[in-house]
Amino acid sequence: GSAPVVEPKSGVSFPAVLGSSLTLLGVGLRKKSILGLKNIDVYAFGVYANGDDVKKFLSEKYGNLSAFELKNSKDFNNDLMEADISMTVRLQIVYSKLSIKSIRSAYEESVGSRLQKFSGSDNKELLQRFTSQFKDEYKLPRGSLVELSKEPGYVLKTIIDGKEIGSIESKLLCRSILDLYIGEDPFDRRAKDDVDLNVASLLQQ
Ligand code: DAO
Ligand code: DAO
Repeated sequence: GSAPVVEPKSGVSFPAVLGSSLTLLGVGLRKKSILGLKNIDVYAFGVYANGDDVKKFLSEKYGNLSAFELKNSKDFNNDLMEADISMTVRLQIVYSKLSIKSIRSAYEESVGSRLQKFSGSDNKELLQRFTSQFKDEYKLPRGSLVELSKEPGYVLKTIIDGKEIGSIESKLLCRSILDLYIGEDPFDRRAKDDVDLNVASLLQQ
């Protein structure tokens, strides 16, 4: 459809289409537990992909599988994250006391664990190349919009409130970021399930 989709817990709304070509596939919430004591809602997110790219890269192999078969195919999930498909994860900050320091450390934990998982090494240099984009003067107050945009050729662009702050070419980094949202152990299971279903329906069009 073309109506915006609201992430229910935060009330954050996501446009059905981003730019001219990215289609919304699923929305979810990134939480974080602090000292095991309480869970805070950090940001709401929406996962977008270019539908033509999805068809171009995945139709041949998966075009005649049912949504159920796709959902249960590990290959499909990996191919979705590894193909050169343009995808964007849009984050809207919900937590009102985010500091650059806490973003850096959360990032090192979440993305760092994926870099390790996919490459077998800690990739300190790659991790730092990304976090060095986070200048101390940036602020991410509640309502801020961050876009993590994977562009052709595995270039990851980071955009804050519409302004590009950096871009890094790395297939491993792109894979690791997507894994947070639509991989094996995603931040929000329902978002991942919706993405799988919506990709399946794109492939059946
Ligand atoms: O105040 O200690 C605290 C809790 C902060 C939690 C921060 C989680 C940051 C998650 C990454 C946000 C990326 C935009
Ligand atoms: O939620 O753990 C996570 C990972 C979030 C990755 C996004 C970080 C991008 C934030 C840019 C902030 C620049 C000040």
